[in-house]
Amino acid sequence: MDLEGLMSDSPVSPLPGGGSRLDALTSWHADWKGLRVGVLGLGVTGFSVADTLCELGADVLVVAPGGDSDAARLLPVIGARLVVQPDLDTPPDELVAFDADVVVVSPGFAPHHPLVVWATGSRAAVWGDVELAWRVRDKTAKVAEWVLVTGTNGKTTTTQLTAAMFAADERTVAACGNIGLPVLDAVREPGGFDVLAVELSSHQLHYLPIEGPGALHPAASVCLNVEDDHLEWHGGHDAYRAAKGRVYANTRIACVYNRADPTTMRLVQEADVEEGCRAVGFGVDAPPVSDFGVVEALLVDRAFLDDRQHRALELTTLETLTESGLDAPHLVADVLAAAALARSLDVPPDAIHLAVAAFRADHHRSEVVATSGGITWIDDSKATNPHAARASLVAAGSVVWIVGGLFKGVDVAPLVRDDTSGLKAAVLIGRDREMLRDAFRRHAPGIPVFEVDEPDTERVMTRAVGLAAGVAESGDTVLLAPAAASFDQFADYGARGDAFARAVHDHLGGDADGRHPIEPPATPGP
Ligand code: UMA
Repeated sequence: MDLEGLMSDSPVSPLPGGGSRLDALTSWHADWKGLRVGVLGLGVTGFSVADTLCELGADVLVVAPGGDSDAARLLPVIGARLVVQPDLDTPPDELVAFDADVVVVSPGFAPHHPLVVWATGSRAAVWGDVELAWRVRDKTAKVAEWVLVTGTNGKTTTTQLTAAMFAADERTVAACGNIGLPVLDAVREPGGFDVLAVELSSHQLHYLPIEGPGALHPAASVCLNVEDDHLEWHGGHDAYRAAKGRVYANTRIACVYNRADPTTMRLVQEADVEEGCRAVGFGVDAPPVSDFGVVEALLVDRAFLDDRQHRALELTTLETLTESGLDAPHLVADVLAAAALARSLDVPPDAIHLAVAAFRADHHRSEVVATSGGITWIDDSKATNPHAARASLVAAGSVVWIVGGLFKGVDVAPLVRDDTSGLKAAVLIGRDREMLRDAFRRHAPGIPVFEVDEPDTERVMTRAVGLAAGVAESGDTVLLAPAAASFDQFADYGARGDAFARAVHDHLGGDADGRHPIEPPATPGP
């Protein structure tokens, strides 16, 4: 299969003159001593990279915009140097003089960041942390199989479900990557794991090579869906899509794709995979041969069994999913995708059923935080792009919508134009309000729109909840589904959701005459 298009976008600079040394660095037990490595960023990724490389005997120089953190204080202890330059618009002199063999880039750094542009033009090879983790994955005697999960939405839930299915089969498993635990931390865990369920963001995929010694060869991989997101970071739709496609490169057993999203199928067709690898679809309808799907309220596998022409394996039931809060169609799809990954490595159906039955979705994913006076308050702070927000909006009925933040170059207008028929009012928060205001003016001029223009980020949600409470009536839902990233006003989507829940409870609890006591959620959020 042809990967020409993706390869021409390759962000990875050709190996420098000393390439053969880097080519040989495909094992924890290789000779890493004295290798000069620049590390861009000192979040959880940068620290895991520096810590790993120091342990391997490399010479490590970390570059970060600040030095007041526990990680920064630990660097001299582990033997790495730190260069702090608040404005990273130009490479610090120390980094230039360091003459790195390799520069490892934290996923937050966009390809057009001046330091990444500089590194790509230097003699250094440019790696991401996931490539480094793959190269050193044999640290422990037990070397894990890797299964990869990406997609615009549903990555974290699917990664958690996949890990739960392997765990239910009594395999040791770590859910890692974009989910929060750096892959290098999982790889270095003493004892090792049978399986790593690796969530990969488009950022991490962008920095992954698809061939050569640093390329991953996962057992199975899935791209759940592709909708516009992170366009500023990637520089456009095509680059974002190409990054997502990298998840399938060199897959050995199964490339799992979404029957309802033709882009994911095309990405599989375009990928260069290992001989014998199968394309396995999933969807919430009846599955054709070689796919996963739903038949008469049963989730079934028609891929990993003999006689799949005539039979299907029952995995679990829709009723079980309802009890676990996983019955919304996009969550049923996530369960099927996770099951396909697990079945590709022979997890038996009863383990899949047990995992689903015990599963509970995370906070901030369509989580009902209170019901009061017939009004339901839902925190879907995890809806960080329009595609994710659309699912909540459509499910919510008559809704007062709290929306806004950083749109990352994605156009929110189609969402306002097409999916706001149940909308009663909107409360705009965040930095990119002008784009939202304009979208409502053009596509939903009859909807009352309120704005929170509040410089004190502590008070943003208090004001938003107050405004929403002013218009919501019995039977309505007040929905926080921002369709945007949170970093303009909050540390992350979790902090944004927590602030919302606090503001809701303060608002309802503060009602002096007790007319609006907080009732426990009627049903768990999906
Ligand atoms: N930095 C800069 N300039 C930049 C970018 C970063 O100076 O342009 C510095 C900042 O000081 C920052 C540090 O680099 O603190 C680290 O950068 P980072 O943003 O890569 O953060 P990490 O702490 O290493 O976390 C990253 C992922 N973050 C991003 O991709 C933005 C985490 O995903 C991931 O859990 C972690 O690695 C472990 O793999 C978070 C995320 O928001 C959850 N991901 C995005 C998403 O899901 O939409 C892609």
